[in-house]
Amino acid sequence: MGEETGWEGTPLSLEDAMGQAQFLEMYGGAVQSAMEITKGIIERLEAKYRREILSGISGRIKTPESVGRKLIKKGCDVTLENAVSRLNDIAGVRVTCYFLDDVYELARHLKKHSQVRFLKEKNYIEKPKASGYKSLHLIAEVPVTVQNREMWIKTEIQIRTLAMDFWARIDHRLCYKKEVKSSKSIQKDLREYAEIISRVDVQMLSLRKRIDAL
Ligand code: 0O2
Repeated sequence: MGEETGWEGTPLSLEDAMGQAQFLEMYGGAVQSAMEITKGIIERLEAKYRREILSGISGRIKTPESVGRKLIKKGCDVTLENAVSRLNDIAGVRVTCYFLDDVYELARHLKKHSQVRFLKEKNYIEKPKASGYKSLHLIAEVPVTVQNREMWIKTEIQIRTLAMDFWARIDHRLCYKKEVKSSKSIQKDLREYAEIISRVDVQMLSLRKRIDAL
């Protein structure tokens, strides 16, 4: 999408530009496409292993407010062009799996899928964020048909375990993006809880393996 203009050639606000039909078709299509590809892989894995893998999947287009905030944080002007070129997660999908090994297996299949152009991985499971946040992020392009033309749209697919999701959701509610900075002791406790949860995650996986072997 080039420079968007509205009535009498005046530049559109980010909110108006993101509300345009073509933008919604592109990014809404990308969310749908990434979700369908992911669900297809999971269905095949669930049939192969004869157990449930997916706990939940959701998708969203980032709101103009959130896009604006992120661009400002990155030191960029708040324009549609910057949003499209600088942000990886205008289209975002979040996948929650029951177990840690499923997170990596799903990521492996996504990366080599014919309908996915894999760009980059951010492994916050191996290297958690300073907050304690853990998740595996894949940045990839997925195909979308817009006005009879195929386009590849950048999408962020966040994959994590149910336990990681539990931590992230509570952190999101209590601390993440809050204007008031939490104290050092609260930050330390949150990191510690992330570690406790992570240990339980590993133990649950080993429990499942013991049960699988019965
Ligand atoms: P929201 O509301 O979830 O959309 P980059 O441009 O790639 O260098 P970017 O995009 O900031 O940097 O990517 P990063 O840091 O890899 O991942 C950002 C996303 O991860 C966030 O999106 C959150 O969804 C999630 N995330 C990262 N850190 C935390 C954390 O400490 N706690 C929680 N709960 N989630 C986290 P947004 O756009 O910030 O938010």
